[in-house]
Amino acid sequence: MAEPPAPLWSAAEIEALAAAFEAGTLPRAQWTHAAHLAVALWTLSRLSPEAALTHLRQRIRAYNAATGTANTDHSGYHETLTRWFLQAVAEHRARHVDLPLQQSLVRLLRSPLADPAAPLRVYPRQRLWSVQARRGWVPPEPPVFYSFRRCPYAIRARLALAAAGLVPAVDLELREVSLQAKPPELLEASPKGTVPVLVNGDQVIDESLAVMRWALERHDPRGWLRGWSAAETASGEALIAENDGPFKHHLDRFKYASRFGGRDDGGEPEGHRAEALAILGCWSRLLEPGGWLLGGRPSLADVALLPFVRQFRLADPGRFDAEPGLEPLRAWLERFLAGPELAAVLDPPWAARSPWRSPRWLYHLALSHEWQAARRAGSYRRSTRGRSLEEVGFIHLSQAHQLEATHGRYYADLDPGAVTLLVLDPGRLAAAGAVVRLEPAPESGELFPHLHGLLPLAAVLAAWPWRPEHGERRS
Ligand SMILES: N[C@@H](CCC(=O)N[C@@H](CS)C(=O)NCC(=O)O)C(=O)O
Repeated sequence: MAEPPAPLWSAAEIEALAAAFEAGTLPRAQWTHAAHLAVALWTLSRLSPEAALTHLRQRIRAYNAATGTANTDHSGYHETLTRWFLQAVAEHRARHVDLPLQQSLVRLLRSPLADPAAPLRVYPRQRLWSVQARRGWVPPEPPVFYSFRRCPYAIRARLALAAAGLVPAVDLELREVSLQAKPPELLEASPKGTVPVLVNGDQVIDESLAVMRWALERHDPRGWLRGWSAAETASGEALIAENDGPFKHHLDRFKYASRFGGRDDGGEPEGHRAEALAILGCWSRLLEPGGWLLGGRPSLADVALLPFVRQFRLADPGRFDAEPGLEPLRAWLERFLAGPELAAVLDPPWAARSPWRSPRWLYHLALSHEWQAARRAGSYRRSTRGRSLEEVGFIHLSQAHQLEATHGRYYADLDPGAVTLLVLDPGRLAAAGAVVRLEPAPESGELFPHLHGLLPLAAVLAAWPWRPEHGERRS
């Protein structure tokens, strides 16, 4: 709907408009987008932005109620729109702090904010018009979720996010992480450097259980979190604590015995296996035939334990499957393994096959056999496919967003396994004295990073087999 041309209200008219709005007597037809902006500016001339938000949240709801618009999940007050416009109007006001209210409003009504659809320049439509955005603040960018396909903590977080109906690439940006080369964005958000991590605007959630709760508090259609008595909830929490504490402790020392210095000859790892089995036995005894840990339906505890029990089994499936006394637990695990929920979070789009490429890193595509030879020789002297550093004078690099096209131009005919993606840390390149310059490609003029000199091997954070960014191996 087209808005009427910007009205040139006098200072007194602005006061009158705001007063009528506050009193709930402003006729609905006059509550235009321009009137919203006028009221926002007027309110910000009296209150701090925080106080203005609190005040307007309450006044807009009251005005809607007084003029026959219900405040529901689908109509009336919209928290995200209100907050977004208020923030933008506050920024406008700060830029024109020397102007009287009336003139500041004239400029505001001639700015891009006069378009009621202005938020759609930064928000995907579906996101802005979601129930969540109407109910509470939803930032323009979707939350970023750092995950690792095989990590049991990340698996349980993904199970809850998926159960809450969130869709990767729509409701959140999934960034698959290599634990050997964690992206700087992850470490800045959460210096402890574990996955999973969910970054939602200013909010950083870096514990898997907290991610699960965040997801299920938004939407819990299977009742994993809700509908349990206090005693049941407490039992569930005790099970999760037992899993995350002693069970995980013994599982790691059995599964990754060499990493923990244990012996593989029936010594210490076996002791840890026995301890873990004792816990599994207790869980198994809780299960009625066809039942779940807290009773007749799955709860947060079932989902939180599932990836760890699965991991225990995977460490030695034959022995797990033959273990006496675990029949109910095996049946419980089998139901998850045969069901769609777990399968859905172990594959794209929930579990990418290749790590996310941080825009903060630089990249070089190498032929895998040349990279292997260079590692043995201790120096890499290729510029690009079929050309040496000596011939070209520099090593061709790409930025993250250029990689797919570079691959398409020069390496597309090769089997993905024949191509290795070198991930380079610009900080380490600089520390090693390497010179990287952005220079135009001869034909297109597009700027590419060029490394003038040898590649310092210490700056190579990772060497990943090439995989197209979206999708799996084509052959
Ligand atoms: N308590 C954390 C534990 C997460 C955790 O330890 N994740 C492992 C991967 S399964 C990790 O990120 N380890 C860091 C590393 O290996 O560098 C949670 O529940 O999220």
